[in-house]
Parts: sequence; C-alpha cells; structure tokens
Amino acid sequence: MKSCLALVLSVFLVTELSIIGANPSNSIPVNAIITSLRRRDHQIRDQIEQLNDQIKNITQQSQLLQGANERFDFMSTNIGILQRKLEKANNEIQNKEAQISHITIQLKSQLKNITDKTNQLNMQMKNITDLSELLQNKTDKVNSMNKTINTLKSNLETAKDQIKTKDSQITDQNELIKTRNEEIAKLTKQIEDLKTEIKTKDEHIKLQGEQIATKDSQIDGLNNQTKSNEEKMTKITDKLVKCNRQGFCPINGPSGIYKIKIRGMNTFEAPCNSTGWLTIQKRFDGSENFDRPWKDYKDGFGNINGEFFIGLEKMHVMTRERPHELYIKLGMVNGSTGYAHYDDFKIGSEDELYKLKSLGIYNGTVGDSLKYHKNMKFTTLDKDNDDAESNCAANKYGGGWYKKCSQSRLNAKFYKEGHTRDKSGIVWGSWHNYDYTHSLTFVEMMIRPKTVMN
Ligand SMILES: [Ca+2]
Repeated sequence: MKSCLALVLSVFLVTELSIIGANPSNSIPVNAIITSLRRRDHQIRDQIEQLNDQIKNITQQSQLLQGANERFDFMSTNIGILQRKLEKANNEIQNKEAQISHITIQLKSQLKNITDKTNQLNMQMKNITDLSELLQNKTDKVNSMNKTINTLKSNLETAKDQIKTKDSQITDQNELIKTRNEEIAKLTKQIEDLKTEIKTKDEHIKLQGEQIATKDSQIDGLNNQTKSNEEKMTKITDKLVKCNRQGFCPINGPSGIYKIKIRGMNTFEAPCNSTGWLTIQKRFDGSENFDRPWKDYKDGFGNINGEFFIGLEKMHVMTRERPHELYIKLGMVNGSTGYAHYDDFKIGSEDELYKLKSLGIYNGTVGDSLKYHKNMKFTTLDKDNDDAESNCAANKYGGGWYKKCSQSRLNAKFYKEGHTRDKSGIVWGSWHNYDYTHSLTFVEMMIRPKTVMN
C-alpha cells in the first residue's frame, strides 16, 4: 500500500513541476512549490480518507455478503437435509399405507373369524345349557339312586344278619341231613330190592297190557256199534219229535211254560204264547244281571218266569233244524211300544262263534237296528269277537252280535227310569233317533218256525 502511495506521490511531483514551468536545472521558487505541495498533500489526504472510508464500506459489505453466503449455504444444507427427511417420510408413509391395507384385509378376515367364532360360541353356549339341564337331571337321578343305594345297604345289613341266622340254621340242618342221609342209604337199599320186585311186576303188567289192547279193540268195535245204534235212535227220535211237535211251541195252545225237546239236546223249558212264539229273551224289571260271560250266554240264564236269556246253543240248534222268524217287542218308559219282525232268523254254531247268519226281511214300527249286526259273531265280556279295538260287551253292554259296536243293545244294563247319561242302557237306535241316553224298559225276543204259519 505504501509503495503504491510513494509511486503516486512521485508521479504527482513531476507533474506539478512541469505545470509551474520550473526547470529543475533552473532556479526554482521553492516557496511556491512547498505551498503547492502542501495543498496537494491535503487533497491527497482527503482522497485517501475517502478511499479508506470506501474500502471500509466495501469490507463491511463484503463481510455482510460473506455472512449472507454462509447463511445461504447453511440454509441450503438444511433444505437438503429436510428434503431427504421428507423423501424418507414419504417412503415410510407409503410403507405404512401398504401395511394398513394389509392389516385391513387381515382385520376383515379376523372379523369374519370372530363372527364365526361368536356363532360357534353361541351354539356351544346352547349345548352347555342343554348339558347343564342334562347334568341336573343326572344329578337328580344320582341323588335318587344314592338314596336307593342307602336303602339297599341297610337292607343288605339286615340280610347279612338274616344270613348269619340262616347259616346257623343250615349248620343244624346239615346235622339233620347227615342223619337223613344215613336213613336214605337204608331206604335206597330197600328201593333197590323193590326195583327188582317192580321189574318182575312190569313183566306181569306188559303181559296184561297186551291183554288190554285186545280188549280195547273189542271195545272200539262195541263203540262203533253203539254209535250206529245212537244214530238209529236219533233218527227214530226225530220222527217221534216231529210226530209229537215237541221241537217248538204249540200253535194254538194256551200260553205258558212248555217242555221243548230238540234232537241232540236235553229237554228244556220255555215260555210259549198262544200263537206259537217261543220267548228267547225278556227284560221288564231289571231283576236279572245280563253282564255275563260266554258260558252263561251259551247255556242260558235267568228265571224262565221272569227275566232270562234262553241260551245261544238252543237258539243255534232250533234255527239250524228249521227256518225261523224273529219277533222283537219293545217298550219305552212312557208306555209307547213297537216291534221289529224278521222273516229268516238263523244263528251259527259255537265253532262259528254263534254268528248272526241271517235275518231275512225286516218289517215293523221301530226301524231296523239289527241289520247293522248281521254276520257278526257273538261277543261277551270275556270273549271279544267284535270289530272294535276294544270289547263292545264291556261298559255293562252285555253280550251281543257287536260290530263297531252297535245300533241296538238289548242285553245292556236295565234302567227303571228309562234313561242314563253314560249311554249304557238298552237301546234300539232307529226308534229314538240314535239318542243313546234312552234306555228301553221292555224287551221280548221271540222265535217261531216259519212252517208253522206257512
Ligand atoms: Ca274288539
């Protein structure tokens, strides 16, 4: 800086000398030069100060600029760091988004699983409830069984005591048995002796058996002769019966009890009226019980002068021998009466369970409540031959040709008052609009051989 200033000063000095027209080799006015130099010095000094100020300003500005540059560099560095951070953050956000999406899918699947599990859980809960109930029941049973076991235990104790007693009794009995065994040994010997004797007897018996067989064949021969004789006798009896008209009631005789003789049957008594009708069943005062078993209906029961049933076997034989009519007379508690007439009444044998084989043509005033029963077998309280699941003769209905079950029940329970709420009375449905609370107070069933009037 100083060398530069010296140079400037030297140049300035030469220039200044030329201006004033001085020639160094000439005499120079020194005062003028000094004054000029001083003036110049002042000017230069001022310029230098100005330059220094400018330099100072420039230096300050340069420093400021440098500071700004440094701040700019710093900022740029920071921005770069921040951009990298931003980039990194963006990448992380993308990763997180992908993770979120994946997690969402997993979550959905988990939700479905949870729903399924919840349903399963509900089912399991229901099963648990059911099982709990079952368990309760089982527990109750176990308790009950425990009680039973306790009872049985105490019974067992008692039984043990009894066994003890029995044991001592058995010991006594064993002693007795020993004694008996000795006796038995003696008896066995006797038996052996007897067996020998029996063997001898057996031989005798065998001999006698052969003799008996011979006799048996002789007896068979005699039986055959007897049978043949009986058949001859029956034929003769038949002829006699026909002759004597004993197989049925007299046509014009007075009414009363008659002895009736039918082929193959013992003579029996029956009420006959004056027009040849034979009464086979009668109800009018409830004095006889009609709720009876098969054997009674087969053989007949009751009082021939009062209420009775003549018997299925007699009815079968009579109607088998000759065609018969049937007349049923009925009466109500209010005094009204009516009848049903059938022109061909026939009953099967006991083997056929006394089936109602035929009725013929109906005629009458009470309606036909018997045709429903046609071809039905007879049923009694102890023999169920009807078509119903139960036994129609039960419930006090008495015996009858029941189907499923009846439109008429002439052997049912008798009710004097003429009606019964439990429908167990004597009925003839078609006569009282099938109102089975009615109970008839009069019944008479009668038969008569057709040929009598023909
Ligand atoms: Ca039945």
